[in-house]
Amino acid sequence: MTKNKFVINWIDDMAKMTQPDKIVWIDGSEEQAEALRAEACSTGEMIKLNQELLPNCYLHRTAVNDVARVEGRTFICTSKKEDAGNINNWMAPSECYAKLTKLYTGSMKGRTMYVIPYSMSIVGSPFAKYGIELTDSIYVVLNMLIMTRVGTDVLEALGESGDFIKGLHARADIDEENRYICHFPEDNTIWSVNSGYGGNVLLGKKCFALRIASYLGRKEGWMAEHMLILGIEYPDGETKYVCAAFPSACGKTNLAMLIPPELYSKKGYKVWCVGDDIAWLRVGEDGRLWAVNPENGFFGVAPGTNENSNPNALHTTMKDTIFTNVVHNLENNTVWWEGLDKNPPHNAIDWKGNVWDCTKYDKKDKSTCGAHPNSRFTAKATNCPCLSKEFNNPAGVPISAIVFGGRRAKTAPLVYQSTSWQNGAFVGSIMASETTAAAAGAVGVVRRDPMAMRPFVGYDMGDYWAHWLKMGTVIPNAPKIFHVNWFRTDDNGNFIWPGFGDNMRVLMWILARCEGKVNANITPIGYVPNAEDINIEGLDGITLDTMKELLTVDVDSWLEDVQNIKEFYAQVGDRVPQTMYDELAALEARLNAAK
Ligand code: GTP
Ligand code: SPV
Ligand code: MN
Repeated sequence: MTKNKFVINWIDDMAKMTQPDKIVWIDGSEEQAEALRAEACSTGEMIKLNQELLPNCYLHRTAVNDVARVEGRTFICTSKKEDAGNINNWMAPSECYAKLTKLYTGSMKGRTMYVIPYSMSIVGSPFAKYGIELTDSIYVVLNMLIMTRVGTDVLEALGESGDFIKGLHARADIDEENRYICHFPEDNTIWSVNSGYGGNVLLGKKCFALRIASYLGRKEGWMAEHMLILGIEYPDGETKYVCAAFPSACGKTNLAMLIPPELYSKKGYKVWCVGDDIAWLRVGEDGRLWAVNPENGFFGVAPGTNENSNPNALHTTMKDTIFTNVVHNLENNTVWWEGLDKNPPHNAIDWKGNVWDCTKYDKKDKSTCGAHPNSRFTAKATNCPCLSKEFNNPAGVPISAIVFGGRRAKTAPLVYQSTSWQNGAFVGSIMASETTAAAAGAVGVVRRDPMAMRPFVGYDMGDYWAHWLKMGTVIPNAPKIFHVNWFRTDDNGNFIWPGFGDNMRVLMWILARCEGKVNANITPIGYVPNAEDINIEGLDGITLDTMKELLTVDVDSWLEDVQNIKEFYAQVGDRVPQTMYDELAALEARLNAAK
């Protein structure tokens, strides 16, 4: 398929090590994909679902020990430990290559190695970066075909160049103890072994488009961020774009596909999705920040997705979708997950492959769930009813606002605005969120997750903050930076804010601020809305007093947070920019003055 010597020599080396029976090049054709689907069904790797109700849809179950990203086994292998930083796990490249070579050697005996040439972003566009993933998993091939732009045109665009990301994935024994997700940013290389799950193995996504790309972005003067991109179209036809960074399973897909409340839709407002997980950002010739979504599909959280919460996502998954670790509904050969509807199937198989008794389901006991809390759908962007017409625009879209956010039961108000780019970068650096099922480990523990990038920065976190600060000096018309929290709870632990589509009410305040059309209160943490400036028309149970409660800045809990931030900064280490310490000291002083 190519004469590129860099590609051929590398594949030769990898094949010598992994020893597959054969090598198959993925050309991006429907015929080849169809043959692979049939093969995966014949071996039980995938289950073909009801083709009338869910055309071209399939179900896959991963190993029970392999259901989420494994941050503890994810490594950044730079030659100097300091360059990976304190927040990342580090291994010396030579040690890591040696260790993984042992695990890879002979791992593809009796199996096929698939060669997937893919592009992140539109082939041939200024944003585009190319990768080749070698894998012995058909599931990975079929997911990559949805998530990225795959095919011979990528090899043509690459030509004779060696400038591509070399990804190697082997399932090996799916052995947890020997699972490694390793990045060699200095070598443009990613090695993943002993997993078959999502972010661990679809190497174009978190491994390339965030970890490697963030490293490249710093070197080349752009940014790779864990952000959704959405457009809000005003009744006059103008569209404004917003990027938002929330940690895993904190609402990016939902916000990216939101349905405007009637209050706005009846006036002609529309919301368009450009991306739901990753944004690559560059300064445009006009001095604004421009964003593309480098992906071509969505790898979305299934539980909680329903006709009310996210009908656009649900409709996107009605065809051409691979479901992972959801319930298999044997009544009609479809799928189900917690929160889809109130009618769990009575004849069903759970995500582990066992008969599932839905009558034993107990909301408080995750082990009774039919679908894994981190079960997912892989769906084509082009099947999304609200996909932006700019999705395939190689120039991207101009960004008016950047929004950070997390899950905070207390502390963070519904929304606030930073006072400058520098202060906004600081707000990103102090982000925190309760952990979710998207990564292995405890759920619901508050941890600092700067810019929602804690697991995804391919270099030192302090250097990453310095890069953010530096970008602020080279974007003449920089977006304004905000922070939101949809997850404040009342004394009974219930979410106060309705969330989902109603989050548009907050976005409208944000855009009004960007245009200087609405005033705000200055508080120690930044600008907070006047309660009456967020439109609550048509919202059941939300009064002006509720809004006041959602917008309060509790000085004592913020001061507690400041202590925690200090510890975190110390943990990040020597490379935290002085500017961030200055911002932190200024925040603390303002909080103390407000006591
Ligand atoms: P990743 O794909 O892991 O990066 O996650 P994500 O950030 O795209 O999160 P997603 O939109 O899939 O939402 C994750 C969970 O948060 C789902 O269970 C949603 O139902 C829930 N969620 C999303 N938005 C809201 C909201 O506005 N309010 C509340 N209460 N829950 C929300
Ligand atoms: C996330 O965890 O942020 C995801 C899913 O988007 S994964 O692809 O597994 O990283
Ligand atoms: Mn994500």
